[in-house]
Amino acid sequence: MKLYTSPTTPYGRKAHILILELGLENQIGISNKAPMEDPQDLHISNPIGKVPCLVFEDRHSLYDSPVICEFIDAQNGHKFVPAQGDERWDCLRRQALGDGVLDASFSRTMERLKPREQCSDLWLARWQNAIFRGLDAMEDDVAGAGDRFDLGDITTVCALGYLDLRHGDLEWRKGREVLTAWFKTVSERKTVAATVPA
Ligand SMILES: N[C@@H](CCC(=O)N[C@@H](CS)C(=O)NCC(=O)O)C(=O)O
Repeated sequence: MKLYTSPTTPYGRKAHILILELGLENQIGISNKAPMEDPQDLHISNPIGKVPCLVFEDRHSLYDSPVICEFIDAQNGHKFVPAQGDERWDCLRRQALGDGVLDASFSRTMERLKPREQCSDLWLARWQNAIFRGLDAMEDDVAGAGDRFDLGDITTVCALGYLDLRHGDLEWRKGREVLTAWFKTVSERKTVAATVPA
């Protein structure tokens, strides 16, 4: 099995962290792709043309990151997504929250690549507001997290890492002491440190 990903994608990082956490690096190889260059093998495996994409020996594939992560986890004992109960839905909700912050952040990245006069101030403001509301919800979520580290937490750490990479101007740590401390602790985890986007 191969994971099509890229060194900077936060969505691919979710799956990469999970692979390392589960010790599957010898079973699932990492294959870097540049989605914006439209590689044909990526398009064959994921018609939407995005990374991450999980490709099997027989060439069938799975996408996108929530599906890939849930598949890998389900094949390996449901350690990062509880199989049932309230904990499962809370974990998936926190994953959706992190993915939502990522979607708004990624859109902001792309919009800001345009010449300034073509950027939409309306959308930039909407995405920024969504990011800030999402961060406030994360601040509440991690308050009672203890040493839990599930797929929701993996997604949170990837979202915060992406803000550090691309949106330092938003200063996400300001007024969010609990989230800041949580991120500092979680960043020391081997699998998180090994996948910092560069
Ligand atoms: N919802 C998808 C989002 C994946 C995504 O947007 N990946 C970006 C890289 S960070 C990409 O491949 N973009 C290429 C494009 O938009 O054409 C997931 O969770 O996997």
